[in-house]
Amino acid sequence: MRNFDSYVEDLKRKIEQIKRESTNIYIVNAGRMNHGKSSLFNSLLDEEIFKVGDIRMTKSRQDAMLSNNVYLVDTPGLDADENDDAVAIETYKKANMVVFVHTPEIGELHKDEINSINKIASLFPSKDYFWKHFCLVFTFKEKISEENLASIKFKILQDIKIHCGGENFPVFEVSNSRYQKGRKENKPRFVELSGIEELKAFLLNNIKIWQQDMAVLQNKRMEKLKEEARSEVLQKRCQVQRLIDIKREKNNNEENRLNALVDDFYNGVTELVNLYCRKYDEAKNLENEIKNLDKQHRDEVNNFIESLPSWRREFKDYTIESENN
Ligand SMILES: Nc1nc2c(ncn2[C@@H]2O[C@H](COP(=O)(O)OP(=O)(O)OP(=O)(O)O)[C@@H](O)[C@H]2O)c(=O)[nH]1
Ligand SMILES: [Mg+2]
Repeated sequence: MRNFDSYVEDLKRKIEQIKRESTNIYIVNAGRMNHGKSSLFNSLLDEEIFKVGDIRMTKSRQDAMLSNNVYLVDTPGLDADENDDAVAIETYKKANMVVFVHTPEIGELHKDEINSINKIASLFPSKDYFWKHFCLVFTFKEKISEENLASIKFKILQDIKIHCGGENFPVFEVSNSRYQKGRKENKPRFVELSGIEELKAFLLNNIKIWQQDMAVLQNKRMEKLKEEARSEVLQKRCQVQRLIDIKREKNNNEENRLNALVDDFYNGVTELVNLYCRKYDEAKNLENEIKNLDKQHRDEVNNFIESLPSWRREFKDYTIESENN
């Protein structure tokens, strides 16, 4: 039962969290290591908030505010570390927008990326809802020719359609290095070519829509939570019922054992009483028999005395006494 108490506490926390998070918009990135996830969010923030590097840089999720109540959440992505997966899953569960980052220079989508997209989609209330809150961002745009990019993009969109069931989501092509260089060196053409401003405009323009969707998302999340709670309660109920059944069976067995003991005792006592009664009757019969014999003896003695001649009767007491002796 203690476990159940902590489950209820956990449930309360989750409900509070859903309510709390319903006021904020979370734009969460996803993708494999070194595809430029953190760089992309730094570009959007115009500041180097998230750590960037050629080795694994992002080890846990971090938030930064893009505008009022709108947060960019930088993640290590799924499958970065088994222990981080639980954190990543909680992060994706509350995402209003998933920005999936891929570097086409490396090639098509890796099977891990397909798996990640499917895993994240499964955390949303429905597939339809997920694809309306998903966009794909190709980084390192400056490193790949337009032709190559077009053919890889075609293949990637086909793979997502076939293996994840998604289509018609927005796709952006960006260069973080160009954007950051353009901003640093005040070169508007670099900024313009980077594609970052289109992405930023798309995100900011959609905030109102996501806020409206939020109510739907919140309801669905609550429903999902309720469903989980219902099945948990049902499971607990079955466990408790099983315990009650086992106890009841034990009690029945004990009751049967005690009943058998009482029956044995009762039978024993009854038998003893019957035996006593029989013996009592026998004793009574014997006593009567003795009394009768005694009476018969006396009568016979008296008759004998009566039958004696009179001179002998004078000595009767003496005779009887001497006979008795
Ligand atoms: N040339 C070029 N380099 C980029 C671009 N985007 C990111 N980089 C570089 O790619 C490397 C990895 O970038 P990160 O932003 O740290 O990648 P990440 O996906 O966040 O990596 P993890 O946090 O380790 O998962 C860094 O050296 C960035 O400077 C881009 O568009 N063009
Ligand atoms: Mg990172």
